[in-house]
Amino acid sequence: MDTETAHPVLGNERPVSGAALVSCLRAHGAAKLAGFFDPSLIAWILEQFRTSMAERQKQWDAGMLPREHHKDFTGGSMRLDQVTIDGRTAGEALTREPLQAAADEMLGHSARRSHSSYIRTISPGPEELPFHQDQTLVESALLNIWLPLTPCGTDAPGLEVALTPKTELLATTGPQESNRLVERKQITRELIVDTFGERALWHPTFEPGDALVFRGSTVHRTYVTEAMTEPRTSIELRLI
Ligand SMILES: O=C(O)CCC(=O)C(=O)O
Repeated sequence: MDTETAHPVLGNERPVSGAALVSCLRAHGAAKLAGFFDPSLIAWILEQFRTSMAERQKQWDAGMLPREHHKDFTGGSMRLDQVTIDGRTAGEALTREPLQAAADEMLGHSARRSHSSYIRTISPGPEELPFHQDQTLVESALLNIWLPLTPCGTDAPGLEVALTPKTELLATTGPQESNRLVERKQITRELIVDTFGERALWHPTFEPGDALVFRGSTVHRTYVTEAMTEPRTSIELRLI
C-alpha cells in the first residue's frame, strides 16, 4: 500500500507476497505491482511482438494473411499464446508467483490462462477501450494481469480503474449496432461515479516491469488525455 496516496501499490518496499496481493484485491479490486517483471523479459516480448506484427503486415499487404488473424491484426493485437520466448509462450513466462497462487485463492480453483489474453498497441483515438467489466465480456470470474511494455500514463494512454471492494456487475448501455463487444457492453462514467464515488477512479503511471492486477468485476478503461500523443503496447493476461 502506498501510504502517501492510499492507493494499492505493492512492491516498492518489499517483494510482493500472495497474501498482500489477495488482501489488496479484496479491499480495492486492483493492485499495482511496481517493478514486478524483469525489464529484459518485457523488452524481449516487445521485440517478438513487433517482429511478428511486421511479418503480418507484409502478409496483409500481399493479401496472404490468414483470415483467422484479420480481426486481431486490424485491431493492432495478437493473441498472447502466439508470442513465444525460448520455447515458452509469453503467458507462461509472465505467470510467475505469487500471481498463480493469488488467482487460485481469489477464484477458488486452480486458475488457468485464458485464450482471451492479448498483446496490443493502442494509440490515442478510436482504439481506446471504454469503461467495462471483463467479467461481463468473458462471462467468467477472472484476474486480469495488465502490463505495459512501454511507459504510459503521461504521454501515452494508461489505464483507469474504479477502486472498490464491491463486485457487482453494472448495467451496460453501449450502442447495440457496434461490432465491438466492449462498446456494446460499456458502462457510463455517470453510473460508475454514482455507484462508487468520484474518488474511486485511479489512473496510475506505469514503466515497463510494472503491472496492474484487477478482478473481472473491476471497472476499467483506457485512460487518455488530450496531451497524449504516443502509442502504448501492453498485455492483458487473463487467469480464469
Ligand atoms: O489496454 C487498454 O487500454 C484496455 C485494456 C482492457 O480493457 C482490458 O485488459 O480488459
